Amino acid sequence: MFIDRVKIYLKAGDGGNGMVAFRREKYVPYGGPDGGNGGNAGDIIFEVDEGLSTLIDLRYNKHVKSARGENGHSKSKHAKNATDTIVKVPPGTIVRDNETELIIADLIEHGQRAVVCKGGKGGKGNKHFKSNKDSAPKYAENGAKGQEREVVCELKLLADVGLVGYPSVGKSTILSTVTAAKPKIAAYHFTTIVPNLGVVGTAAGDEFVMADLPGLIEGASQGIGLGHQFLRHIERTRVIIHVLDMSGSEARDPFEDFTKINKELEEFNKTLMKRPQLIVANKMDLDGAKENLIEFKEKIGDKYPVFEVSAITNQGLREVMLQTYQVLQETPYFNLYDDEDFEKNIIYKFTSDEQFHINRGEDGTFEISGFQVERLMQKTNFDHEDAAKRFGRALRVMGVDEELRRLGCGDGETVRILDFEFEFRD
Ligand SMILES: Nc1nc2c(ncn2[C@@H]2O[C@H](COP(=O)(O)OP(=O)(O)OP(=O)(O)O)[C@@H](O)[C@H]2O)c(=O)[nH]1
Ligand SMILES: [Mg+2]
Repeated sequence: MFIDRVKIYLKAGDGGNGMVAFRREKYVPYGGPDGGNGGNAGDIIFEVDEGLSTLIDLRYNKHVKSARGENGHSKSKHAKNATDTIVKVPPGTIVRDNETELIIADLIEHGQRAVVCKGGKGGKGNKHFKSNKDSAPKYAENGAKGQEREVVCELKLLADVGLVGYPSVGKSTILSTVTAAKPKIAAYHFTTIVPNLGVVGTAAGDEFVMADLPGLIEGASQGIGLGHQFLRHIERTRVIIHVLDMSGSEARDPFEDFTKINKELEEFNKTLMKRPQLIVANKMDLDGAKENLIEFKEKIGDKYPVFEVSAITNQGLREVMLQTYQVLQETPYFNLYDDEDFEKNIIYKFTSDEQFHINRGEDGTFEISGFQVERLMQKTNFDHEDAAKRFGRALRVMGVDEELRRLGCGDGETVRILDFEFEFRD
């Protein structure tokens, strides 16, 4: 089955808690704070691996977690940061937040990375809070909570149509003739090593995208030639134009070429054989092509449409393109990604300008939300009175108190942040 859309749940680890510790010194009850910081948790990072061509691996790994940060140590030792968790995805993967439907990452190039779920930062140890006023702080910060989100991964289409065939059969020549693309054309094999894209326009103003793909040889599904690299590109097209050198100018038999290539496609991914295929009998201007074509047509029967073409003289290509457009109209997207939809979206970034926001809940409670306030809340260890006081001060500095008062919050009224409730005191 061709997996093109997978939903996965991500939970990044929490940061390690800061440590409360004091140096032990003779006759000194608190020999100076020396509790170290907690370590940062690992992020969940998506990375492009060009060896992959589907999202099938994610299907069997629907819950991804990253490691939490180590708790702080005494003697001011800094706790270790956790290692990141890497999720490998094929080129052309779009990662979308399931709730907001916004795009988090559009991953294209091999090795390209995106942090999709951020690990919590480690909390500060009590050493950090030492000041002139408080030479022996007895509190430390908790580690921040790791991000948690559900994402949808989709594999984007490379092109509507793919030009497929042996090396040197004229794929690049065809693309250069019917589109404005200028791929390299030469008489040696594997001239094309990465796909070239071009837009084909019909007289009626319709268009489709065509990809000129690297040549394929026998054994490609086992990795020979450009192997999988090439095949995964074909997977990302809806319609295949199978190009043959009908003149047999390189002393190969066109029908054999055709059979071998289809065998490679099938071995790589059975569903490729279900995609519509148009056969282009190219190099019809050369000697022997006409005779070969008669023989070829006898062998292949009427299973596929065959078009006589000379790419170099631009004979017969118009007919191929019109027919291709027709076939595209009847070919579904394999549930693949819809590009138009993509353009409508904004790339989502991990930023938040607003420090906090206050809402009046149904029960009249003042609900404070916002990344900064929530993070501060999570990081505060309320077992320590000093830490709680610090939390209060921070809210005041951020202007939360003032805003609460402005909204009519009086003494003794209930204020809520996340799952915690407080009494407001002026
Ligand atoms: N006589 C003749 N030569 C052609 C025709 N089409 C392409 N050629 C020649 O065939 C050679 C290979 O053409 P390309 O378009 O580079 O072939 P390709 O299929 O893209 O090859 P790879 O990129 O190596 O896979 C070039 O020398 C072209 O000029 C044609 O219709 N007639
Ligand atoms: Mg080429």
